[in-house]
Amino acid sequence: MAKQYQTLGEFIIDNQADFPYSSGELSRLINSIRLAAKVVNHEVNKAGLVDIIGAYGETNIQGEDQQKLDVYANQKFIQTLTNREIVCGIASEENDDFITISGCNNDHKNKYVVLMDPLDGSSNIDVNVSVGTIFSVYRRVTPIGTPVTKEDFLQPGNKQVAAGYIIYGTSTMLVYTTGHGVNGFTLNPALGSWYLSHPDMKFPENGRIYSINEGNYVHFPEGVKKYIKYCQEEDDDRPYTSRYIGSMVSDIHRNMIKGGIFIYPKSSKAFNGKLRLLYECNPMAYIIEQAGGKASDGYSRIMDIQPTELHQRAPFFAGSKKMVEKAEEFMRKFQ
Ligand code: P6P
Repeated sequence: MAKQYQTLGEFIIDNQADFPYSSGELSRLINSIRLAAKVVNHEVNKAGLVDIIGAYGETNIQGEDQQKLDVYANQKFIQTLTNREIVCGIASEENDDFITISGCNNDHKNKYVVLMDPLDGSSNIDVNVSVGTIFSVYRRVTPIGTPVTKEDFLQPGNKQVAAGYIIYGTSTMLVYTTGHGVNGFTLNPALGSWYLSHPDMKFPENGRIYSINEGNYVHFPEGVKKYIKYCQEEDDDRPYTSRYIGSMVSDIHRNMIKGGIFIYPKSSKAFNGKLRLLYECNPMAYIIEQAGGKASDGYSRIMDIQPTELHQRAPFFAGSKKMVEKAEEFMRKFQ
């Protein structure tokens, strides 16, 4: 049972019994993420003061300019996860291919793989708007003791054993699930401790906020256009409010607290949408479903998609259950 304001360390110990088959490795994995998050938070919060802002001069596999903080965050999470003898492989938005971690005895004995977007919303970094880290954890499916293969990473989201995000905002929060509900911890930077500020988070079943980049309206499928007009017309509880930060973690975090829907659909500019299935859509979907919300590609459950590529994209409709169901109704009706 979550006790408000207990520390993350106490919470992990109190809930270790939830993982009868884990010899504490999953807890140690969450602990390593909380350490890296503190280090990255320190850098993100002072980014304006030191020369770490601005493009790193290279582009990642997405063809996006790599911001220095992206690279820094990526290095910190990889370093922390590697040093803790828990993880046998890591896939990251910032790395073209996955990373094999053989362990200190080079015996590949670790059993978890982590997929992550080390600093999502990077286009907001230079303008001091919230950004986030997203992570997703699976048990490996290939034999322990052998190097990981792509198969260990190309698992459907419904096989995740943990997922979470860190939001570097007006306060820094770690929100995660291990399949037993969603809990949010707020960092006290003065003490370097995380406190359980949002126990047992629940996604409101309905809401009045819709989050979508309406600048792409002309490129959207007909069903999305019709749903946007539905949100805007005068009727019972409408028009809704439009809120779009351009940083998915922030948009979804706000919607989880207030109620709402976030949509990044496919369009004539992005045939599979923009968001990456493995380390953006699936971890956020796991958290959203564990909190009672819904996450789909506009037609079916996002976590049931069988991935074929590490960096593949997917259309994403996520948030308050009744709002996602209404949007799916428009997608089916106006194919
Ligand atoms: P657009 C940030 O780069 C990101 O991946 C998500 O965090 C965000 O929701 C989306 O892209 C914003 O994309 O095309 O609306 O600027």
